[in-house]
Amino acid sequence: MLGACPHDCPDTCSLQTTVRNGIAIKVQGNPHHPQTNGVLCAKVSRYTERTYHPERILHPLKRVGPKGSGQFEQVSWGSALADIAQCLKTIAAVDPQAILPYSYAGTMGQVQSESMAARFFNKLGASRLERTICAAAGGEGLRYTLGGKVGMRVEFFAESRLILIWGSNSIGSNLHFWRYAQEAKRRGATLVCIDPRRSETADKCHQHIALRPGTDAALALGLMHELVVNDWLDHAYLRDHCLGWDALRERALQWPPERVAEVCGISVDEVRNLARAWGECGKQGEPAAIRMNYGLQRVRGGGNAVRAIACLPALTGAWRHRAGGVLLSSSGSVALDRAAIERPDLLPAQFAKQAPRTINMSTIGDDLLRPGSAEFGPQVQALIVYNSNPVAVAPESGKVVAGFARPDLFTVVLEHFHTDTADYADYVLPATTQLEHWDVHTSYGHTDMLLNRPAIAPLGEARSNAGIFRDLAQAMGWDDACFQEDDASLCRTAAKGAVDFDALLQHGFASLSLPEAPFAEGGFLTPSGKCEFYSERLAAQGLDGLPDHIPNYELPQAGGAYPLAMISPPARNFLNSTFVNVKSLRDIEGQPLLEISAADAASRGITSGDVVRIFNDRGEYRCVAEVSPRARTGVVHGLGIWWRKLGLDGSNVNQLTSQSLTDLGRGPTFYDCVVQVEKSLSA
Ligand SMILES: Nc1nc2c(c(=O)[nH]1)N[C@H]1C(S)=C(S)[C@@H](COP(=O)(O)OP(=O)(O)OC[C@H]3O[C@@H](n4cnc5c(=O)[nH]c(N)nc54)[C@H](O)[C@@H]3O)O[C@H]1N2
Ligand SMILES: Nc1nc2c(c(=O)[nH]1)N[C@H]1C(S)=C(S)[C@@H](COP(=O)(O)OP(=O)(O)OC[C@H]3O[C@@H](n4cnc5c(=O)[nH]c(N)nc54)[C@H](O)[C@@H]3O)O[C@H]1N2
Ligand code: SF4
Ligand SMILES: [Mo]
Repeated sequence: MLGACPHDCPDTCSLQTTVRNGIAIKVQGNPHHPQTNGVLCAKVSRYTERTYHPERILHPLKRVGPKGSGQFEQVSWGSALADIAQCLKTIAAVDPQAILPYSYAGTMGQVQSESMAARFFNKLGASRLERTICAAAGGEGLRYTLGGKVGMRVEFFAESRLILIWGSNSIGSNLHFWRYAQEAKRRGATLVCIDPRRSETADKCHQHIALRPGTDAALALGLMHELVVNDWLDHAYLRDHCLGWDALRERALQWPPERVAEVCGISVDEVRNLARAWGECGKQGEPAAIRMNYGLQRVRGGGNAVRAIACLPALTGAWRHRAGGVLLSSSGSVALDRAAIERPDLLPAQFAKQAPRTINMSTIGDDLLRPGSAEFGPQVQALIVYNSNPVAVAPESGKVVAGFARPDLFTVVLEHFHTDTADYADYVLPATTQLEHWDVHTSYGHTDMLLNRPAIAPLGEARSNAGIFRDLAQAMGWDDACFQEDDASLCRTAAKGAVDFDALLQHGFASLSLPEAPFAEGGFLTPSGKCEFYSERLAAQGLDGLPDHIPNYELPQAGGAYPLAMISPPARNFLNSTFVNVKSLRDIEGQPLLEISAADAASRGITSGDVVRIFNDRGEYRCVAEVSPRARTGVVHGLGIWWRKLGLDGSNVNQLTSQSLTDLGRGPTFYDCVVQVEKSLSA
């Protein structure tokens, strides 16, 4: 049976599941889907281990112990749905905005994410969730510069001559792009990795530029400086297809390589040589490309950093080639009919003039602890969580945990497993996995759409997310026709106008029809139709119209209380906090790790294998130190995102991260964090 990988990964692989006697025995990559090429990552190759995991939640559960204790009793669907509906009705009768959905990308499927769920919360008039936790800053950076989440087609990276892999550990998080980069390398391309961490990807590139976290905009401006002073510019492209070049040129001239080297903690030659490589490609008419990823935008200036980097291809006219330009996300390549999927017209009449209030998922810690007020609106009294594990993944977990532990908060969690978040639920509802339900997928790393057909029947009493919200709507007594639509039909609704559904049924995937080189002749999706170096839209908000380097909120001070910067990038064998409970994958990762440089370890008397205490004003967290050449001195890496209860001391790295938000998009700043590390006396 053909399906689609549901995970929050740019690759959106086409899956081929082998079923015998109703049991899925193997999940493999579809060899007929060019992007997947018959290969899956190690994580999803173990999909049957996850699906048939002995700890799968297979029945509705009601809490019997204190919040957080994970003590539940099995109840019937009928009683769970009736009780939940009653609680929601009671709260909604006073103010439905006291109810908050909390969801992210546990599945990226259009149907099992925000289709029936969105209809349900629209009809209710619940608070809206600002889904910022991953990509908000970068997404806004792209929107203000290129006009949307669009860019190069991933397959053409194979033809690039120079590839900058910027803020991305592609081998770990974007394996199928890495295949194209490898092909380019075999054809003679140069690969440069720009990342504070010497990642597995950095190991395999020709060059690694290990800049300080949060200094990417400075590097991009420094490259522009060199392009200007050496006249490695495509003047015709700048004239015809760009807005604000004179202003950006002036800004770039403030960033000579010496200043950049100082800010980024790299050498002047690294700046000069990289600029030369980029500039010479332009002059010689050879394609140069950037694969950015979201790693570089989880800092205060993340939006500006993405803006600055997204400007670079235009300076040299790299967009003229199909193998030139930049790709951060391709999710804006298709415009789905969101109104048909989510039905905002269902909102109660009281919201005719003003939509329900919005709560930012990245500040859930503070917001669950906030009392009602005129400014904030009602206190959050009910929380319905699906496709997310906020207790583990949201910043400043001390506060998130305190919020979830509120005895007066009514919490429902739709899950596969007893995650850290499910432990705090009043009701846990068993959700189907990708092998058990229908869905349709777009991708943020390629430009195909995929269909996921159920390969097996739902296990136990599990129901799909869409099914659960359909049932809840019925329990609420709503009889609108849209709450009858089944999952297969929702797939059609979601795909309508984007691709031919019959092709999806037949092949499992269908390509969007798009130009090979999106901006070869300009045609950017911005209001001006140009690559907007200068953004009127930003200036109108009182913000800088040009990209600039905005230093991190938290800068390590040598000799100060917190002399180390900490980033917490993904571990290769987990996907955010998903798979941490799959034993074969957890065994590969071993224990929660802190990578620390030899110098920083030596000055603290730390050796590999020691348990260390990492702390700052927000909390402390213990894990195992690995003295590693992957860490530059002054920066430590707390690899993510472990389940708190599977860590050494019942917490994880987000105990230390902050709820400060990015310059654009109100995103989280996970990698803008200072800490101190010491050898721990207790484990
Ligand atoms: N195996 C695996 N794959 C994943 C994920 C996972 O958890 N595990 N997560 C998925 C998700 S949710 C997403 S959003 C995507 C993309 O998720 P990303 O987080 O972008 O994923 P990576 O590419 O692994 O990591 C980003 C890289 O950015 C680096 N970095 C950190 N700070 C900076 C900085 O200031 N500047 C620069 N230049 N680099 C920095 C980190 O060291 C890391 O190597 O990947 C997805 N794929
Ligand atoms: N310190 C630090 N924190 C981070 C990051 C980081 O790099 N460092 N990365 C951030 C990023 S980029 C992201 S995207 C977020 C990710 O945060 P989340 O989107 O919360 O991702 P996961 O931790 O993978 O949790 C997804 C949950 O959804 C469940 N799930 C999967 N499919 C279904 C389904 O069909 N139905 C239901 N009901 N549940 C399902 C899974 O079992 C899993 O528990 O974390 C962020 N947190
Ligand atoms: S997680 Fe990514 S690489 Fe792995 S199977 Fe899914 S889409 Fe493919
Ligand atoms: Mo993400």
